[in-house]
Amino acid sequence: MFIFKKWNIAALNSGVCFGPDQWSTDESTPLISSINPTTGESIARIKTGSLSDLEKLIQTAHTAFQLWRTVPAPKRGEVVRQIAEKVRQQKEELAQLITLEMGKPVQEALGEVQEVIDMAEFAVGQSRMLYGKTMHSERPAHRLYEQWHPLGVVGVITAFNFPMAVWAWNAFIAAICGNAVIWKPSSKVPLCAIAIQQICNEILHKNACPSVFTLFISADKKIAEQFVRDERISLVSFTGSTSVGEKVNTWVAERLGRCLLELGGNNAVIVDDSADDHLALPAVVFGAVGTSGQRCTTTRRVLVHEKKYDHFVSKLIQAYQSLKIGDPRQFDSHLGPLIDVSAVEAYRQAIEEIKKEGGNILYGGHALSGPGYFVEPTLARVEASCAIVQKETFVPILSIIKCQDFYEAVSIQNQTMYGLSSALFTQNLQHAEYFLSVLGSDCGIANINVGTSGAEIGAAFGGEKKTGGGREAGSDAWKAYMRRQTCTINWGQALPLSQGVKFDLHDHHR
Ligand code: UN1
Repeated sequence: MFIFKKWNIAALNSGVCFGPDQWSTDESTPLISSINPTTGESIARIKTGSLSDLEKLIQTAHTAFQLWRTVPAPKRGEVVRQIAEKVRQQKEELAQLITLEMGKPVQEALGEVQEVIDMAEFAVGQSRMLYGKTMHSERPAHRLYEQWHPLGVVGVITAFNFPMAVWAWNAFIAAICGNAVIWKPSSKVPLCAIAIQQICNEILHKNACPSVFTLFISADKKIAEQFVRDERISLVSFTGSTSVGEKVNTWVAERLGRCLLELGGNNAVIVDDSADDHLALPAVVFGAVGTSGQRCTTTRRVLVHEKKYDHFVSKLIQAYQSLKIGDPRQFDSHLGPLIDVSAVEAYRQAIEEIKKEGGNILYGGHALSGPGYFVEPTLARVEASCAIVQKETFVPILSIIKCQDFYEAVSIQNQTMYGLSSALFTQNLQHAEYFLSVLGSDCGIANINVGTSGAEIGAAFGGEKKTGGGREAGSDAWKAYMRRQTCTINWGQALPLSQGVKFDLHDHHR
């Protein structure tokens, strides 16, 4: 209840925000409930956005962009810096809200809020480093260079599992680049989005900024499609399933827009015969059960060298026995609930399929009786060829696969339609380098003696194949939010053409 008072959510139940103190008053749209997955109870009701809200929002964001693009980038960074400061002050409350509404253990929720802060601070620095290159022209007295301009309005569609951080990856970078951002969060976590929007509103207001950050909550698929198809949304950044991502990609491509996709993963850890268990074991367990298996970076497969297999699997079982499933608000809980009842159903079905395909459940395998959406973290011994191993089920089931040698493990690790994250535990330098070479992992993230999840924001985040190819967060990911302009300036007295082409007009035409 403290949190509701803190954020004034009870009084402010609109899910559409056009900017500071401008929440939609449209009464025509349905209400959605925010459900606490730990208890299954509704904790708030939120008014969703209508088509006319969306139209007004796009116009508002577009107007905001017209002004915001003229604000110097370091000044835009200063606004993001103030947002970071506010988020830092309210880190604990925001983490509690994530835990309440999304169900991840509070330790992880604190990590997520830290990721928002890190991302903001990164963006502040980046606001002074939107570098373009200068080239040497082949023509005398000519200057050739590239510069970067903002795109316009960026649509950021985020999933329930990181209800604040993934928005931050996109929104802060988009904003320092000079874009206006419309956020469409998962309708399963509306309160988290409203809380963040409140902070943005306060800082935008204080700095007399236009509506750079706006919010649109809706559970209506048709309205979401309109949003994605709208030509005024220059870039659609979408995080979610591969099947929805494929549609987003098609709709955006039809209008020659840009999109940035962070889709599914089927991440593996390879445990080589030389692996150090003290490193491999906690990394595999955290990777598999962290966020109850609901990260796109979750470890879904562990590929164990046959020489190590029996020993490592028995250690894994022991570690799973010591895990505490429980109220995510308690600091010692390792696993909170799944997001909703359909996730529990997906878990049940996956367990059935594993059994049908001849796999063995070595630990877990049951959904817990209510209240809340809790399931046992599960270890399943399966063959690499099983169909269920290829499927990304967003639950804490770890498939254990025995491999004859390191090279077979690498080949199995790449045999999936996804390409997000991968990890190898080894003390063998040749294996480590092979894994990172062109013959090794085909994923966007490839780690040695580090697990598949928990990436830092400083590097680019994203993956290949059906993961969608997008890159967000650090490194040069900012380039996706800008358009490149090549400029040639002739400061001489003549007009030489490139490639030595001659085109002389007769004198009397001059
Ligand atoms: C996601 O699951 O969508 O690397 C993002 C990680 C986190 C981000 C995960 N920093 O696990």
